[in-house]
Amino acid sequence: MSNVDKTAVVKALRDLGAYLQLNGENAFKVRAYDIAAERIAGLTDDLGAIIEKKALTSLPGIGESIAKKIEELATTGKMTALEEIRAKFPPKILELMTVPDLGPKKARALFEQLGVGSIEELEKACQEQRVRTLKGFGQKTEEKLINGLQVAKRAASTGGRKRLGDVLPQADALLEWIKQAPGVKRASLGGSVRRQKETVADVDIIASAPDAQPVFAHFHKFPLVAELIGAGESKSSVRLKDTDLQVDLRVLPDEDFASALHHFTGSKGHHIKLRGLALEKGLTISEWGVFRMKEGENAAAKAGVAKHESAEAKLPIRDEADLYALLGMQFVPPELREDWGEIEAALAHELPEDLISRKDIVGNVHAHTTWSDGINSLEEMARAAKALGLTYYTVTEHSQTSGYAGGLSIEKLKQQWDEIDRVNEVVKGIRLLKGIESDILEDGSLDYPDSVLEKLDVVIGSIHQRYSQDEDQMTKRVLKAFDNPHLHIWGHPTGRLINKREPAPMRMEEILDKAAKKGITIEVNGCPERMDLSPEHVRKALERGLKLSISTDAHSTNELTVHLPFALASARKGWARVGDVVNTRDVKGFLKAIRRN
Ligand code: DGT
Ligand code: CA
Ligand code: ZN
Repeated sequence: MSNVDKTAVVKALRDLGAYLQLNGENAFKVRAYDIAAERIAGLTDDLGAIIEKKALTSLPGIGESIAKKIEELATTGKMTALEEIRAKFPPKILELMTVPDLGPKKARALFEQLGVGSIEELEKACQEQRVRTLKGFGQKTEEKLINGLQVAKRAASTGGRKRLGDVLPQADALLEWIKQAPGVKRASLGGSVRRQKETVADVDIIASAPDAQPVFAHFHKFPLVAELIGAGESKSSVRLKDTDLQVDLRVLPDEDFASALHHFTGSKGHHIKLRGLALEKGLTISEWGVFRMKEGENAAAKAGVAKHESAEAKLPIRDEADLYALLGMQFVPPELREDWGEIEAALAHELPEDLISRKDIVGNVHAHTTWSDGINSLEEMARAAKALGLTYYTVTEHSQTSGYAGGLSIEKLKQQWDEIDRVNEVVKGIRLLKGIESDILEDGSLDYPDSVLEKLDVVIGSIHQRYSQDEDQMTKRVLKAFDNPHLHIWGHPTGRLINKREPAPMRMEEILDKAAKKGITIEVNGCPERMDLSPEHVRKALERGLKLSISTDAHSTNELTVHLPFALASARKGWARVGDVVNTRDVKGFLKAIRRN
């Protein structure tokens, strides 16, 4: 069985989990579906082959009943259990759960008692002040929901800008598919996806081949294509299933590949500046290539009437580095092409040559196991991290206040130290460091007494509950936390969830100033829903000389791999260099780097 659509299976399992939650099923049962979805998402082997061998149940976390459902979907295109439960609710009910502060319990109450089954209906009910009349809701909740609705609507209306993390798996799969098309010599992602922006409007792919049409024919056969939007001589666009993602593919002769790739990588701002520079050197740059202007044309071009059709004036551009070299500049990595000063720096040859990248990361920071809300055991996580070539791993479960996430009591935390010692004995070649992700409580204190915190190698401090604090309260809360001498790393600093929850209100510059004074390390969290810090804040942190930790916040062995690129994307877009990142150092260097002044 080939071409089983992994994304569809994952989505069906997640949806089923969400509906079960709405239906009030117990958390254990619901979680089984989330775990199964996570397992399938993380599969490196072909799902079709596994199903064919009837080997689904040999995957950890997938039992008989879930395996049957997956098989049914793969063979018939339907999952009866999902269809049945879906039919019990209004078609748009899951949409409600994209509203911040609106979990399944509340969604269910809204549906059962007010007949609210979509964002639109919720808005109406709030406006008519019907929501506040429900038991357990009240005026404050209603006001919160109104705010949340704005967030959810903005997310949906940003032209449906999608999270990079949701898009990248399909984009990568499609790129691989295109590379297999007849005649394709080179192919690459372009646009905002290549620049690793946290949200993207669509996917751009650029390929080279002598003849575009056979490549398009192959493109249209990609199993996830839902609809053909348009096909021309050098460009074709499709819409994909499940994510509704639009993909534009451009196919050109190989000699035009590099300049087209450069053009369709953008950003527009980067290009506008680059074109101005080029004109001063008597060159024009466009999607068709780089041209040297003839005498007389130069003046016309500067006046905005460039003509560059003459083939003899076209300059050979083999790759993007050629293009930047022609302009007397350093090569600008795609992530930096946002007109944030990179052009000036590249002209002055002051662009960092040692931007942080995957190969520099030697330790995993911030992860969860079955001790709190992760899905793999500590030993499994240790072995997986080791297999990735990492030499240390911080054991940082949730703390006691985060009871909903399996946070550890002091007693449990101490029991875990024995398990850490045991795993350190049996898994050689990687060192587990004792740590915690401690809640920063409402008043800015940490979640354990000093006598416990001082025994730990690594203390990450994170805010998980906002208690409706305003900017001033939130700022003071974080500043206060930095006074705790045991805090090393500030975890997922702004608490945002992309397209879902706004950053917590706080005076970031004041906070970063204090972090610099106190020697706090700032986390760049790679969970794709978070990507927290943002590149803008990374730069602000680096301007203050702060150190960064590139964290995965992994809750499974799969996420150890999957989350890392998103933390790296934020860090690179914020111009972080190898020396700025604490987990590029060996374990001794890491512990020294996070130590407080
Ligand atoms: P997105 O799709 O909104 O997430 O962002 P991009 O940057 O991928 O934008 P997109 O897909 O509209 O276009 C891809 C690239 O093509 C863009 O980054 C630069 C280039 N491009 C598109 N339209 C123009 C234009 O009108 N002028 C210039 N200079 N470049 C353009
Ligand atoms: Ca794009
Ligand atoms: Zn956290």
